[in-house]
Amino acid sequence: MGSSWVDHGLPDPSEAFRKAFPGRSPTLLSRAPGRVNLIGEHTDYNGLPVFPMALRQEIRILLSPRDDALVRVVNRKREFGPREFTISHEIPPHVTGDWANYLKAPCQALARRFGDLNGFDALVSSTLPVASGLSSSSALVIALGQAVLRVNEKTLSTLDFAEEMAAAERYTGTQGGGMDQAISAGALEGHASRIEFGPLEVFETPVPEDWRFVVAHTLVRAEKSGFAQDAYNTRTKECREALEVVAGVAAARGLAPEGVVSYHHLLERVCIQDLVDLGEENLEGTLLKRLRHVVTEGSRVYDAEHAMKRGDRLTFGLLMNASHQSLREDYEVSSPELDELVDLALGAGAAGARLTGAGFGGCMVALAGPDSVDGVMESMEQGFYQPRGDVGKLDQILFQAEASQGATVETL
Ligand code: NG1
Repeated sequence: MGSSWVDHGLPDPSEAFRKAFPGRSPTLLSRAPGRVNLIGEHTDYNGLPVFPMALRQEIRILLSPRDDALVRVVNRKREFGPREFTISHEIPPHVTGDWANYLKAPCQALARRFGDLNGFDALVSSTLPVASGLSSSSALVIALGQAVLRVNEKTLSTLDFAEEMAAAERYTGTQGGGMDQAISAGALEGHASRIEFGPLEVFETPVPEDWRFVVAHTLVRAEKSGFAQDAYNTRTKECREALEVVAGVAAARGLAPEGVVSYHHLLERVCIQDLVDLGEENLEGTLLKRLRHVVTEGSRVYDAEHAMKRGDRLTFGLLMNASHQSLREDYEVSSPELDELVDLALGAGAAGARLTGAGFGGCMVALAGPDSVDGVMESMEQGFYQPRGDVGKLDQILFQAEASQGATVETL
């Protein structure tokens, strides 16, 4: 175990654990990866597919089980202070945005599901940049939830666990979909996954060996505790409003039954173009834009999955570009920094580039081939990071994504 911590540039944390919890030693290691979403953005909470892969960067939690219900957690990142609470089916939340809520969320959900649970002492480390659209929050929820299960000798299937954790994370105030939890819990190494919702299903595709996904951080944190959470939740509401209008019209015209409550079900009855047409006839302004993004983005996921299966990098790249354009113009979640990174990547020969995750800052992902990847990385370094001065460790904000395995928990 020691060597893999060193691989991530972290000193062996067992000592830190003993320092944080004198007299106690860790007996379990729970790890859960972040993810980069390749295409299918802001579709999950609309019941439409996404296409992410898990990253090598991850959350790691060292644990020592307790024989009472107390949970004590120390984070190696100083900005996240120590937190302590008791597991129960009604855990009072900290203020919105406090990182403790990502610890309490899985504990409360699993207590509701399984009854009385024991707690633990835990030390959290991370190799994931925070608030970057790479899902550090869900990785924390998955790593902690999985730890709760192991400490209490409870089991859930991967998909059941992922769904439970997606619902649990809403405790933090974000009305999120289920993408991040599903990929973090269940990813297959070397693969990207199309994830479907309602019911949750996962379909893997091997990532072609000569495809390189470059991830670059805007240096702007997309905090789900403030503006980004409001902007995100507003969009979930707008999507529901747009759906109600077009579903109503579709029902009135006999195209779909009354009371359709998801884009997924509406698209089983009405084809994409007809749905966009219905939107254009019956919606205007923001609601029309939101509907157009969601519906077209869902279909891009299937096209992109097929392109990956064929090894067709060119088509995959064009779909990424179309996704970014739609996210920028119709969904209005891009930012000047994201657009700048996308332009730099394309200018350096990337097949495609787009914002990844919720947007409002965070990261960009670009697709390159073996011949162009170095040029793409260099263009980011010289065109984006060098002019901004001291940006810290470059390999933490600019890296090639490696499709990695989902969460695991091991006995030390
Ligand atoms: P990020 O970017 O990791 O905050 C969020 C949601 C996803 C999905 C994407 C947009 C959470 C935990 N995650 O991800 O479910 O909707 O935005 O595609 O809310």
